[in-house]
Amino acid sequence: MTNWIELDQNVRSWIKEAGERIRTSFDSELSIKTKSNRNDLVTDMDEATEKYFTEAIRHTYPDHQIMGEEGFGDDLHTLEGVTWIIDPIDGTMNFVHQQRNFAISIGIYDGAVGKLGYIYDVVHDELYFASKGEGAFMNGQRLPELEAVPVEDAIVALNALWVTDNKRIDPSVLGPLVQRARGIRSYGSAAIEMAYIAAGRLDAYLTMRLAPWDFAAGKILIEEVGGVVTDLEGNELDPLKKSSVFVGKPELHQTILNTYIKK
Ligand code: 2AM
Ligand code: CA
Ligand code: CA
Ligand code: CA
Repeated sequence: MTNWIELDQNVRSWIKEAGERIRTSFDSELSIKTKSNRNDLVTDMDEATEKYFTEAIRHTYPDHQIMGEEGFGDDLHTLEGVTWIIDPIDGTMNFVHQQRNFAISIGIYDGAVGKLGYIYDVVHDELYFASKGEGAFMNGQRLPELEAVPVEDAIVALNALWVTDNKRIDPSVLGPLVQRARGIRSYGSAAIEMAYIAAGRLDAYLTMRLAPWDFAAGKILIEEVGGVVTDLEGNELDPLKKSSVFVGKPELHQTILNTYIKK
């Protein structure tokens, strides 16, 4: 049996320590490499941070499964027992270029159920946390239930790429939404964008391709305050697969799906 209270205390202390190490790293030179293309960056801090978490988890919880972006986790095919889904630095490009607007993201599953979600905005020292059935919090303060807003009053997070010629979506699909919404924002960190939805700072967020470590924690946070989390077709996300992600306030999510995406 997992002692969830003790586990939560462990995660918090590991996140604080990892955040401190990342902030300290601002003073030293980063080693930056590219992955799939010249804009797909990874640094030694992404790797060191994931390694720090995987070592701590394996030491304390040797029977837990780990999935991590940088490959220090396990090769997972099913959700069994307790599974940690980790993005050590979400928003690496921001980390490299801006030293802000990036986060540590950790989603913890109990079997197939998203149980605990943590998104830590390292520079602002803001920890977004949700526990299934017990609510969502920002630095200990409970986040209120999300309320519907009309598209005309909505701030929508969207990368400008998705309204230009690209390989994933016809630019004419989201163009009208961009014109109708009150404002469009793009932060470059899926975890921060999802935390902002949970906190009511954004009203909807659409993106064409994310991995499980990008959305695992955010999904738990958003659902805990009554937000809706699906892929672009309105289907539930598979916690082990890459997919498009569409999150938003209740009603607004349905309106955008019916009026703009499935029209
Ligand atoms: P990362 O910084 O951890 O790589 C940028 O718009 C957002 O998309 C970030 O959350 C980024 O996570 C993520 N991202 C970048 N490249 C990606 C890819 N090839 N597949 C899925 N997510 C990606
Ligand atoms: Ca990456
Ligand atoms: Ca990521
Ligand atoms: Ca990452």
